[in-house]
Amino acid sequence: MDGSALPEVRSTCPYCGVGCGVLLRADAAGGIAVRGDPDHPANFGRLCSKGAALGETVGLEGRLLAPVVNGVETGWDRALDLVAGKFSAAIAEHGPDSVAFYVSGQLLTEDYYVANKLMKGFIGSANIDTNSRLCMASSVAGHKRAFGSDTVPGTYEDLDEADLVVLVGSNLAWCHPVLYQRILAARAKRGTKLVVIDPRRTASCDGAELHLPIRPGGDVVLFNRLLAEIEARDATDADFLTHVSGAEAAFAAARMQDTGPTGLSEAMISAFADLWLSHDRVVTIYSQGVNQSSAGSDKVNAILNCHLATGRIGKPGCGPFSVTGQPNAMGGREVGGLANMLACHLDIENPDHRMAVAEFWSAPTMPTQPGLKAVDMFRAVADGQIKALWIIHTNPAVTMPDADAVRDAIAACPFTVVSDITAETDTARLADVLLPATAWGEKDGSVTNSDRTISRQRAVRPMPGQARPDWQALAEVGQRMGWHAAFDYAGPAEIFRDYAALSGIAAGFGRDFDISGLKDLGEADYAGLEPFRWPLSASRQGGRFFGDGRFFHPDGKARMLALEHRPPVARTGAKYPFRLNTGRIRDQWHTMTRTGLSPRLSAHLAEPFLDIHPADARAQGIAAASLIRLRSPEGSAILRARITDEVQKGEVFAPMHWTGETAPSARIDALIAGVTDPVSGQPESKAAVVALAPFAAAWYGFAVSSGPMQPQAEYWARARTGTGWRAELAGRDAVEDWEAEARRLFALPEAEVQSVVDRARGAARLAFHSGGHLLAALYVSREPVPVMREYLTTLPGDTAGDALTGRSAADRPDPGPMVCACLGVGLNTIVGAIETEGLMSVEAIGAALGAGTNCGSCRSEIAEVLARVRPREAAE
Ligand SMILES: Nc1nc2c(c(=O)[nH]1)N[C@H]1C(S)=C(S)[C@@H](COP(=O)(O)OP(=O)(O)OC[C@H]3O[C@@H](n4cnc5c(=O)[nH]c(N)nc54)[C@H](O)[C@@H]3O)O[C@H]1N2
Ligand SMILES: Nc1nc2c(c(=O)[nH]1)N[C@H]1C(S)=C(S)[C@@H](COP(=O)(O)OP(=O)(O)OC[C@H]3O[C@@H](n4cnc5c(=O)[nH]c(N)nc54)[C@H](O)[C@@H]3O)O[C@H]1N2
Ligand code: SF4
Ligand SMILES: [Mo]
Repeated sequence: MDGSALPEVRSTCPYCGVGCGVLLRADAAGGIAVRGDPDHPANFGRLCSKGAALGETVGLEGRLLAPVVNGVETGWDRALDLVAGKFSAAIAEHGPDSVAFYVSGQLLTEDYYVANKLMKGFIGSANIDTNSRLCMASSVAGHKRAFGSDTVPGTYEDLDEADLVVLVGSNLAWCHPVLYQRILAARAKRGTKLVVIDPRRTASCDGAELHLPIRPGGDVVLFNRLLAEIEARDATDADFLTHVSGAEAAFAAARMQDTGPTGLSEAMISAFADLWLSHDRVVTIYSQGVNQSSAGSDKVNAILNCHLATGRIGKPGCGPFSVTGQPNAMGGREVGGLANMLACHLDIENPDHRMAVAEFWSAPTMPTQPGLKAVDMFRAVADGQIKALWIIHTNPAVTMPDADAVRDAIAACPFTVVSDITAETDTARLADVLLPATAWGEKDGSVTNSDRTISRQRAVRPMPGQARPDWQALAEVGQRMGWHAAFDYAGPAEIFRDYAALSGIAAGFGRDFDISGLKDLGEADYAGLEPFRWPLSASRQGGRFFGDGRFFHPDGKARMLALEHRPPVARTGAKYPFRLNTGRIRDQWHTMTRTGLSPRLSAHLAEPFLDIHPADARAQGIAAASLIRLRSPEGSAILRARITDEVQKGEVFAPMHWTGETAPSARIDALIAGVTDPVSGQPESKAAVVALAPFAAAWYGFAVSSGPMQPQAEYWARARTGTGWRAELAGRDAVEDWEAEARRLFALPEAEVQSVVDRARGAARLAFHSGGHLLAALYVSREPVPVMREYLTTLPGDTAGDALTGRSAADRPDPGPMVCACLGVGLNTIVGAIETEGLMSVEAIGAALGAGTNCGSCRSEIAEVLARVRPREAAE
């Protein structure tokens, strides 16, 4: 069949909350060709490296394709009967609060709606929480305190129309790349200025006027100080303040502010205040550096205070803007995925709201109190209070704080169900029952992005094996628990209609979330639903909120809050002298179950790392590329040292992505304490305390192979390559027989081997061949292994006569670490072009090599390379 004959289908990228539209074309071989949708209002055709590589991540490798009960594959009926039976039995014996769902901001709205309905309306407990607790909860709490509702006031168009964009705790260039490019485009057009407030110098600082390397946790102080300047310089909006209560107390608290905890100089703070006050059109974008803090809600309100005081909200080009992380983080908030909310922004504690929802659902029972928030939920699992747990579309054994304790709690839970698409994840390994979900590209539903735009995700491929949509598994269990009519949904369109109708009832209570205009949407209309921004009702469509001064508190006013500085809960000291910050890298998505399948995406940063300042590395005796052992009060890790002044002295940074499957000693959440914000319950994922020491490796290894490896070393990290796999290894115990060790690692007991072993120098090189083709190679030395890694990853499957040298032949230069993942351009290629062709600008490099011309998120890295490497002629 000619694949190109199939029509393109409009859908939405399943990664970040930008919510880019994509056009998909399935091919006969099971692949999907992906391009940006030029008509989608979030991206107008642009995609970042992750979106562009979606086609590489939709194969069936590693997929869970049948239900599994106690390690044995089975059919759906048996699995669902068991799940329904165990949940019913726990409820009968121990009450509704003895069961829990832990779900995800990556669920589709329709999945989420059914999960929430089942738990809150029928089981009668509010013990459903979501990984958005680790992500958006502080923004939700801040919005509710200030606005009386969890409402994002602005739209993406505000980024095009702003004169100043402030990024607070947001590495937008890597985490919301298409929005970052949108800001850079506006900057080129109208000179938009950019300020970044982040303890690290990130890729987002590249185009910035000002980078404030704030001390972790100093944000409330900084924005209090800004508020004081607003008052002192008479920049308040007196008219708008008639719509705001609490202003006096907020100003009074701000006036008292000592800026010491920011770690910033007076000059820097004044420069920031000058910029903020000399531009009316200011958008303040904030993300996890704000939310993931024990003072997260206060940080949010400190930002909102400044926008309310100046009336810079709900108008073109200005406003506070909490960008959402996951593709449906916003949808989950709307649909009631959090343990402290009902559907459609209704409140669990409000008896009228509860009654209305109960009546709409014909629900037998409704909880009257909020349920357990994520951190408390897993504590209740550990304490034995939770007898049955269902985890859907998230990997908490890796991503929850105190991850070792969470892992042990799940393992000890009497009955755990995990719905996933991946057969082997750290969490799936702990399940009693595994349910195979349909993946992106195979399922239908809707998602809401950061600016309230609801878009459809659409299926372009058949459901593989026994995989089923998540909503269906939930509805089936609801039916088997005895609530037949309530969960008798024919498909996502029917669920969506239900949800839209309920939102109309919520609007009757004066709530913001109203999509009742779609309550009679037919199947065909749902199928063809175009992206739209809510609200969508008979009286209103889209637009901004709050420009008119009308808020959702009972008095119709917004609230400013009097705020005080609270530092991170864990204190550094003699025992744990370093502050550990954590976050994301450009080309991986969370626990890498999907992006980790793409060789291109895995090539940018193929190994977990710890960024440490040169002065600290020197003082701790840590050499470049050596390994570091980290200890916190909760756990320990081993990570590769990256010595860089992008982090401040006393602070270190590690990525969150590696798991028991990819680098077991780099599960960073094992080091994070389960400390939370008192209002939002969001954990402090970015401010652990740690001690560091060199990891005394007796040997280091690097391996490539065409087949999967089974590393057992004390340290290992593996990644996909175009030809198979690569791995970094290290251990403290000397290895006697490297050939035997390598044969075990590669599972190649018989293959032909060539080897060079130098016992005296602790070095070994082994290459395994079959029929003249390289199967695998291992390079060992006492120091971090000096071989050409990117070149070697191209060799498995090749004749590779020179594999033993570890170096490339002159006619096949080593491309070096991947810089541009979209076009596959490596560092050495870029350096070579700068040196030999005399390229002087990012544009010139783009023209010559293509690097940086697709999604643009590597342009800051290219600029850095340019700054370091001068063209050969200029250097001479
Ligand atoms: N490539 C990629 N993109 C993603 C994701 C991914 O996994 N990979 N995940 C998505 C999701 S779910 C989310 S939530 C978003 C997250 O997007 P971001 O929040 O932008 O990403 P992070 O790297 O978690 O953290 C942002 C920054 O907060 C800084 N920070 C730490 N402590 C403080 C502090 O006290 N104050 C301030 N001002 N800053 C601080 C960190 O140094 C870091 O650079 O990304 C989304 N996009
Ligand atoms: N230290 C530290 N920890 C953090 C953070 C941090 O910045 N620092 N960030 C936090 C944040 S903001 C977030 S959002 C979380 C994210 O953390 P998680 O949500 O735990 O991470 P993911 O890897 O996205 O997990 C998604 C799982 O769903 C599976 N899956 C994929 N598609 C489907 C599907 O269609 N259906 C089902 N049922 N399953 C599917 C994937 O295989 C994977 O196992 O991590 C949090 N943890
Ligand atoms: S910015 Fe990238 S990851 Fe986010 S939605 Fe767009 S293409 Fe997907
Ligand atoms: Mo997130």
